[in-house]
This record gives sequence, structure tokens and C-alpha cells, in this order.
Amino acid sequence: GLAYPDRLNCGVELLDATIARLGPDRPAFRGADGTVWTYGELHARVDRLAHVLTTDLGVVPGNRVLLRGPTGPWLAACWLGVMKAGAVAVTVLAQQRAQELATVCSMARVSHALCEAEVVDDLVKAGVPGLRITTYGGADPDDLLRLAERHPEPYPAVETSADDVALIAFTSGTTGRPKGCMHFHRDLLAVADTFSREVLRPRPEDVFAGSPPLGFTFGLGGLVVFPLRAGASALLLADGSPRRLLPALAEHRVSVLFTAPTAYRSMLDTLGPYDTGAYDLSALRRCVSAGENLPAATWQAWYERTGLRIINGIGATELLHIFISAADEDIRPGTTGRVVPGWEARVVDQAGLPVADEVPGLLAVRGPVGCRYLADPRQGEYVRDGWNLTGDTYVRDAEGYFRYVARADDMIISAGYNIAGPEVEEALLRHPDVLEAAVVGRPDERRGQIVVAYAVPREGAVLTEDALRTFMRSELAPHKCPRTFVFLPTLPRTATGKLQRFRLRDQDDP
Ligand code: 3SK
Repeated sequence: GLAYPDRLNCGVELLDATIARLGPDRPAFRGADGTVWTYGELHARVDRLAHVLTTDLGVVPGNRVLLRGPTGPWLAACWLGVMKAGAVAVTVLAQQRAQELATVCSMARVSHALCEAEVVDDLVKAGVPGLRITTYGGADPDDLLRLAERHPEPYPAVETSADDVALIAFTSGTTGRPKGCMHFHRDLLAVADTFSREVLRPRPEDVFAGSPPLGFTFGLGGLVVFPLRAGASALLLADGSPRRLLPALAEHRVSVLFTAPTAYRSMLDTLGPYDTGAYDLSALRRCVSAGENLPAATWQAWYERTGLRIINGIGATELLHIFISAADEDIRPGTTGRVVPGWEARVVDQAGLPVADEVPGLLAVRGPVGCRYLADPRQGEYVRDGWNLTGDTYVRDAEGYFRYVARADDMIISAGYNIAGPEVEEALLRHPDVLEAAVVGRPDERRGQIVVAYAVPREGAVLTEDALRTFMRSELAPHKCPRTFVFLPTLPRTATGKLQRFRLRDQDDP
């Protein structure tokens, strides 16, 4: 198991301990504009911010501090400052507006907010009683960065306990009711010391980059915690959309990429089969995909185009980061991988009992990080007998590989057949003119449910329902073939990029 001392501050471990090991002169954070902060510079800025929190803003250990801003070196530095000050970071997404911010602040009892000046309006509009808002990067005379200039002295970090809460990360899941997940100082190190150290295996010379924002634990881990724990650097892009990501990968010689299946498909679409050399991806050596199921066709297309084997993984905000994955020769395309060393995973039935290999059931996980919702009755649904139930249906094979079937509530039952929407989506994605696909069950008097397919055609493609129907009949058994096809310009997704099938299900009949 992972043994951490009782007194542990993850900010100190990620920064001071890394500097003690590798020195202060290596690059830590990079910005899109070419700025580079060394570890020494980052350390000095974080200490100044921690001083402001403690001295000027009156933050005491345990206070909850909301962080809101575009992904970038200053947002990451604020997060580290909150860690060193022994406070609790409450992270949100840029897309969250006044009403959602008000909900988060009230649920997490947020007392202070550090907010990038340009995006402060929604937070002010949220009207949270007693909330002390400090902007950064703006013209306010009391701007955080201006206050920080007055504190050149080193900051003696608060000696937090390993199991003091460090982070409250919100998940709206794919259905929209937010839940706050509490994570300890040791949890932030545990995800680095399991998935990152054992599967990803970063090196100090690596340059990390990706699309998930820091308000999503996929991004906080992949773009801040993992690189700092390894002494590597991270390119922190305010706009990590595939359109911006691809040129940034080439320009900054990124070697470790964190993104989601849709972004891989979108980058492949941009790369096209012919424009070899337009983007120099020669520095890239690790590509991680999580957030959604990675279809084998996407894995294969990326491999053929770049020669790189995507490291698939499943993580959850409740468990902070990835717990099933595989790298290098261990990868089996079409599977998520094996349980990450340090974690346990199994497939269980509704009663929580393990099912046999190759039998679909609910994914149950336990390990160094557990789900602890801020007062929420759904705690008892997520954690049963010490196992975390992620809400995914999986099968495990005899060699310990886990294969995604569907979100447990996304199974379609049509004329007595159990149909996994993702299997039908994967078949749709094999059509060369389909860029994105979603499959849902729609109530039907005769069959219980019918399979309805939503497809986003590739730009410039002329895709007809007849052509797609014929294609699907050549790919799947008849009972799995969609009865109805709907073409859309985009699919509904959460702010973290997850498909919201419930919104398609709730639409009027196509
Ligand atoms: O929610 C997810 O899908 C996820 C994936 C990887 C790491 C962290 C998270 C929350």
C-alpha cells in the first residue's frame, strides 16, 4: 500500500519536495504565449499567494476557497497556494454560471473566492452572502497579484494532516444534480503514485498538455499534480479545444497528452490522411484518453496516423482519477485495461456479489481514494460494503482486462434483447462519414424500447439515412440496428465533455 506520514501537505510535496530532489531551475509551467515558470519561480509565487490568503484575506486552515478562471499558470498557482495555506480548494468550470456558482458556494460553505478578473461578473451575480471575492490579473488595486508583490518572504506551509480535506470537486454526472466530492491531501498524491507512476511513468523532461480544465479532476491530476510529482512541466492552455491543441502539441513539443475520445477523433479529422508533416508530433510519446469510452476504431485510427498507442483509462470525480488503465504492450484496444496497481476492481451483480468472467455487471472499485460526498443521500448508493459503484456496466475477461459495456442506466432493452448503446455507437463511428454518434432507447409500445441513432456527419460529407442503415446492417445483428436515424450538427455534452444521452432520450419523438 501507499504509506504517507500523518502530517502531509500536498502543496509542499508537489513543489518543495520536487525542488529538493531536482533543483529549482527546471521548467514547471508554460503558457500558450511562450512564458515559462521554473520550479523556483512557481514556488516563490505560490508562497506569496499563500501569504496573501493568510495575512490579507484572513483565510484559516479548513476555509473553503473557490477557484475560478481559465486554465493557466496563475490558476494552478492559486490552487497550490490554497494547499499550502491549509485551506480547501473548491474547483468549478468556466462554463458554470451565476446560479450554479451560488449552489456550489452554498453546498460547500465557501468563504473566499479567487477569481480571474475577466470572469468575475457571474460570481458577483451569484450574490453569495458573506463571500469575499478577490480577483487576479485585473486592474483592482487590491488585485491578488498586486497584494502578492508585498510578500517576498518564504511561507511556512500549514502542517495539514494527510487526511485533512484539500479539495472539493463537483460532479454533475451526466444528469445534472451536482455532488461535491471531498478529497484529502494524501488522495492527491495517491493518484500520482498509482496511475501516473505505475502506468503513465512520466519523466522529468516531459511536457504535459491537454484539454480537460483544472476544474475537472481529470485536468487537475493530468496537468498539475502528475507533472509536478514527476518534476516535469505542463503547458497550461486556456483553450484546450482540439483546434488549438493540435498546433500547441507541435509548437511546444508536448510529450504527454491528456484528452478525451472526441478530441482524438476531431484531431484525426483535422490531420486528415494526407497532410503529413503539417504538425510535428514527434515529441509526443504518451497519449491518455479518459472521460468516456474509447472505441477500438478511434484507438486504431490514432495509432495508424501517429504510431502512438493511446493509454485508455476510466476515472471518476468521486475517486479523483484513473483506476483502470494499461500502457505500452499491455494495451488491448477496445478494453479499458487492467486495474491500476494499488487499486482493486471487480464486476458485481445488483446484490454486490462478484459475477463470473465475461458476465456483464456493475463495476465496483476500491483503493487509496474513496467517494465522500458532501452530505448527500446518494453516498449510500455509490459506496456499498466499502466498494465504490461507479455506475458503469463492465465485463472482465479471464486475463483481468475490463471492457466497457455502457453506463448502467444507458442499457437499451428492445424486444427482450439487452443492447449496449456504446456497441452500436462504435459501429456508427466505423462509417467513414460519421464524426460523432450517440445511441439511446426510445419507448415503444411493441418492443418496449427501440434503438435510435444520432449521428454528426463529418464536414462536407453527404450522409443519407439509407446509406447508414445499409452500413449498420453489415456491422451488427439485426436487433441492434437502429430503427431511426437522426442527423445533428453536434451532440449534447456536459461541460466536461461527457455525452448527455438523457437529453436525447428526453427529446420529442424524432
Ligand atoms: O470523470 C471521468 O471520466 C474522469 C476520468 C479520468 C480522471 C478523472 C475523471 C473524473
